[in-house]
Amino acid sequence: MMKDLSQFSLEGKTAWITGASYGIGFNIAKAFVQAGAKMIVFNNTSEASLQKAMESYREAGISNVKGYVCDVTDEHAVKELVKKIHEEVGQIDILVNNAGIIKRVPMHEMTRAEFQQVVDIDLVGPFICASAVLPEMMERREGKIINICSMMSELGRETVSAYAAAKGGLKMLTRNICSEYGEYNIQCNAIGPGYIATPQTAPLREPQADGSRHPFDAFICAKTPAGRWLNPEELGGPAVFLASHASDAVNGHVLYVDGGILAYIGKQPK
Ligand code: NAP
Ligand code: GCO
Repeated sequence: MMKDLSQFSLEGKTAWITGASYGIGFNIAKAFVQAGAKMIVFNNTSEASLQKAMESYREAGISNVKGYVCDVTDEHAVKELVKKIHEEVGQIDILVNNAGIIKRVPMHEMTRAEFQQVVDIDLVGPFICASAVLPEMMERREGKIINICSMMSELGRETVSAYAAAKGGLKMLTRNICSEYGEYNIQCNAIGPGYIATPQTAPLREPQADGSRHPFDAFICAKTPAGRWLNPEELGGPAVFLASHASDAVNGHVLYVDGGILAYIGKQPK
């Protein structure tokens, strides 16, 4: 039985988690606080969501948190935010590139603008945010960057062409940051969540107009060995691992937290 778990501790660390108003980012923030993080910083797209998020953090008993409205695609705003974090909070030890959107549109019907918006937020945003924190991490010769990838970093499906392209690119961006900055003792890894019950996937789980089960809901449960959607809380442990010194020798890795979807052909229909 391992007695000393200190390598998994985030004691004294400050984490910036983009898009941590709710969903996966919020639950990663909670796990980081439980692991001893000194401060959580997050950003999102609106004052209204920021206030709602701060209330959620208060309800969760988390007070060591600061939120800012900042669009991850706005390079100037992100650079200003990092300056503000340095002034108001201090160094950023961990960056989690979590903010993301999806548009479910058949590719031949998707406009260029729609495709661009998804790629901008899901791929260019992580580039902008990681580029903003790397200089400080390089100077300190220490840092953790965790990108939130997806099943769509490995698999395609109808209507999510932009999202799959972005998340596939994010997997390679993860590997390239590892390659370029490993010598500075910076580890860049990714988490590839399976199908998680958050607002982003709510449309795939809502009952049909006639009250019947959403077909995609049944599909995902058949594709997941445990036969269920995963909960956002289940990403906390893997995120703590990749944010802690326990993963100092792990770099460029995508840790799939998918309940086994990628390993499973799917349950045979009855
Ligand atoms: P979500 O519930 O839709 O939350 C998305 C968060 O990102 C919100 O806080 C949102 O801000 C923020 N955001 C969106 N665009 C932004 C921008 N331009 N700048 C700053 N913040 C922005 O999503 P989720 O399900 O928690 O997913 C989080 C991440 O995991 C995403 O990258 C998603 O692609 C990925 N993922 C999700 C699943 C899943 O099954 N849910 C599976 C694999 C990967 P507001 O608060 O202002 O709305
Ligand atoms: C979809 C879902 C997925 C999940 C996730 C799976 O429409 O297929 O939204 O993309 O969000 O990315 O890992």
